[in-house]
Amino acid sequence: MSDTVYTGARDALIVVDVQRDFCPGGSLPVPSGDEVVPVINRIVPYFGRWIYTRDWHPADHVSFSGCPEFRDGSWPPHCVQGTPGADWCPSLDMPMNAILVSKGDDPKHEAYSGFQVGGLDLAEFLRRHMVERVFITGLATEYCVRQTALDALAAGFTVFLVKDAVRGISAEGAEHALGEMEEAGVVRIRSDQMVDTGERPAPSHHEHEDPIDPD
Ligand code: VGL
Ligand code: ZN
Repeated sequence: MSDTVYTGARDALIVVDVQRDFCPGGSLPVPSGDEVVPVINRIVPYFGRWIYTRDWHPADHVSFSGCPEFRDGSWPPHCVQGTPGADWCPSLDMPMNAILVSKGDDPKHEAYSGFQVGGLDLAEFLRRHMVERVFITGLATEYCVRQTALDALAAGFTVFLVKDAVRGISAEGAEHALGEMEEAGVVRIRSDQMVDTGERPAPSHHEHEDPIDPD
């Protein structure tokens, strides 16, 4: 499809798990995972709202295995809290007012999506900030990207998957997940179809409140 998609005030960019362990050289590398970085960096300025999720596991997370099978429930240790592998990928741009969501921090539970985090209702947060459409980017297509897209859809958002800004662990797994997402109603686009209108959300009450009373 080659239609132009105009971004503006009611849109949010979601950047999923662009962390060192998911890039070449990391403990759970996604082939060419680092290639999403320049694409994400190019479209970051098209938005006024940004959510960055990160995998943030304790060292004894339930998904970790000593002899990993590289499937759901059996991963090598990755993105352990406070370790270099959990860091954002080098040169990933991040606006200073981006929202950061850590997930998978409960040792006993897997969490592939930022919409599955206890103590945070991400969908309600986005609605309160007048977000209607989300644009999904990041790693990995068939796990955290897929779950984030399906959860966003279930929460009532219009969901775009920016195809050149995601990478999968396996080619077949990624292709299957893309089909599944499209069938559910996710719209697949490329970053070069995106055009910024320059329209931005009005500052919310909090944002233009004076933090300090000069009197
Ligand atoms: C992910 C496997 C395990 C992901 C996270 O970010 O897609 N995959 N943990
Ligand atoms: Zn994980």
